[in-house]
Amino acid sequence: MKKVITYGTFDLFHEGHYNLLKRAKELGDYLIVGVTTEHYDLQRGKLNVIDPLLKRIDNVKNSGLADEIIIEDHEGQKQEDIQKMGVSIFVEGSDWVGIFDYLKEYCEVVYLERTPDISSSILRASQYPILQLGIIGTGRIAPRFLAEAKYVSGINARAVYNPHEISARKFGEKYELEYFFGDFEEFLQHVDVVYIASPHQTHYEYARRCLERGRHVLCEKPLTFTVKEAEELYVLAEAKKTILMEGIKTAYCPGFMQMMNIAKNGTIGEIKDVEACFSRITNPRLREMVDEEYGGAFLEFGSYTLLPIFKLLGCHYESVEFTGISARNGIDLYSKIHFRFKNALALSKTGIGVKSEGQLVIAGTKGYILAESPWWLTKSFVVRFEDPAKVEQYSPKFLGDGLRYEIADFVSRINGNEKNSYFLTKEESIAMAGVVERFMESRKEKVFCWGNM
Ligand code: C2G
Repeated sequence: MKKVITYGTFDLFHEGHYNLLKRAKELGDYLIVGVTTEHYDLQRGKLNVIDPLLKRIDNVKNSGLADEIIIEDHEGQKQEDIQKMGVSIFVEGSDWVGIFDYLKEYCEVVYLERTPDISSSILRASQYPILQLGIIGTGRIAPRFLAEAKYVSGINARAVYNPHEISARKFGEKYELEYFFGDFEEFLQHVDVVYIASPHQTHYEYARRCLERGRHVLCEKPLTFTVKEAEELYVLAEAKKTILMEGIKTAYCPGFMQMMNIAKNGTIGEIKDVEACFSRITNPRLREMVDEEYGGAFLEFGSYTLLPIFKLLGCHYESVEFTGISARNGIDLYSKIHFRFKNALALSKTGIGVKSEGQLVIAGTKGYILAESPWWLTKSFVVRFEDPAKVEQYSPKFLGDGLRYEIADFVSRINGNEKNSYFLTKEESIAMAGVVERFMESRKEKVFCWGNM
């Protein structure tokens, strides 16, 4: 008897799951289906799973395709099951190609093409429909977003838009999306929620058009280049009862929030200074180096460095001063932004042509927090005091490249869970647009110190 095994969460059971089980069964005589526990899903970084385990098992059972259902609850179990149960073929959808090749030592490994057009729950109507996601833009971040979106339950990447249809087609085919479009209206008709990953200067216009048509929007940073535009978008989102979120991924990472909470709970006394730095030596041919108008270090990384400053000191600074070192084409290779708040100071440093220590230091009257690079992913930080022997060390959980947390929050807010909106507030997002606006003015007028490098 040829035994086939496959595993999954099978949340909001849909056509994709059904088709996979059906084809898996056809490969052999006996199909074993492993259903993941909530605990294991959390551990492997799958977020936002909605149906409880028993319901997910029931749905697999009701498909009538499984000869045996088992529970998957730990890393390494697949090897155990395959050997213990004498399995000949391991099956998984094509979104996992390559990942399970290590099982070839034990049995045949088959990746079946995933079903792109999933929508309703085929066994029973679900309270939460699967959100159909469209991506605007096909640049560097879009594939990373897609890779992370598969760890978030309840959302299905369905379509991609690029005004150059050929780019949309290439992207859509490569990442197995159901649709690709060069026509914006057509694109919107096929999606409920949109991720905007296009060039900076196009964010506002795309976000406005999506919100006007009642689509939920997750927009890459910077959201807009002026306060007026940012305010307008948030007002529009409210009027249309849609969710608008700025995609500054750090804000949604669990460790970052923990660090902010510790900074604010008095452990280090009153916060007097926040210094945040993000630098990456960048290939001279890349957009951020060559785009004279919208390139440069601050527009690339400034949202990250401003985030802890506004989170900890509030959005109302008394003064802001920009200094920087620009390249011949005018973009900033290195930027320093000094803020003065009523009772505190802050400094944002960003670089694409200058490398510095990428750290975040939050200085207080009793001690300080140090988060080393890459603090924007917040995998670890320490709290230190005058007494060098007294050190508190934190290593929060962080999975994948972090985008899954913002995607999970986006989905959960669309599903009516507004309690998380403190991760990045509207006020913080608008205040960031304010700094971007003043930064652009200062760069244009060269009113501050802009030295050529
Ligand atoms: N699937 C599919 N088409 C879709 C969605 C999912 O063919 N549109 C497939 C997946 O590739 C997977 C199975 O259906 O093989 C179950 O998918 P999920 O419930 O999302 O579970 P997943 O996170 O893929 O589980 O140990 C767990 C497994 O390794 C992966």
